[in-house]
Amino acid sequence: MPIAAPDIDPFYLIVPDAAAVARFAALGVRTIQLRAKGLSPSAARAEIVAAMEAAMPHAHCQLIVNDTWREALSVGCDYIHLGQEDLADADLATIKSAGMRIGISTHDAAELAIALAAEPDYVALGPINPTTTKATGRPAQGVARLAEWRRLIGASMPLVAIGGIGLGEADAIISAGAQSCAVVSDVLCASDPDARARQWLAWAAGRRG
Ligand code: 3NM
Repeated sequence: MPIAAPDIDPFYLIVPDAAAVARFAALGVRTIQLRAKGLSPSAARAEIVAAMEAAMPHAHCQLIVNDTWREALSVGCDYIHLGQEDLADADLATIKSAGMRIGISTHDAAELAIALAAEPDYVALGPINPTTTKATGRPAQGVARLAEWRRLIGASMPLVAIGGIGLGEADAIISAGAQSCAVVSDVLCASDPDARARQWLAWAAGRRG
């Protein structure tokens, strides 16, 4: 019988490489997205394999690979995150028949409709706040928009908030209807990223069911 993969944790950390997956999985981070940019297909495959090997010893850690679904599929990764452009290009039947789970980015109602039609395992809404990590070309949504998304997607679909999120507003984000806060700079640009990740983990521990 397959072991059930962990759910999306309240603290969802996005990192640029396998070394960071190893670092934060060892600290106890349970949901880690590998968002490695600009790699050739073979280099992306190697990075995904290294990230999978780093996450594997940590039973509670779920690795999610951003965008490069072909490479993730080819090396047996079981969870991917797709933006809308990648979704348009993705072979969902192949991805799903391989047993991969999928999270999908959304920024407006039209994108949400496209995402829901793909029957994802979670939906992300961003950017909640202004962010310099990614040029989204979108205005900040604000925390209140999460409540609207929650109404639109129903009670059971996991909702991930992303974009300019700091620990100080994490409670408000969950109260508004999200299940999880996805963060980059609040941890990776902190003066002590490990200490900041530990603070997030302490918060998430209080939020887990
Ligand atoms: N996607 P930070 S915002 C990767 O709105 C990403 O879809 C976004 O980084 C979206 O926590 C974003 O540093 C950047 O703002 C998140």
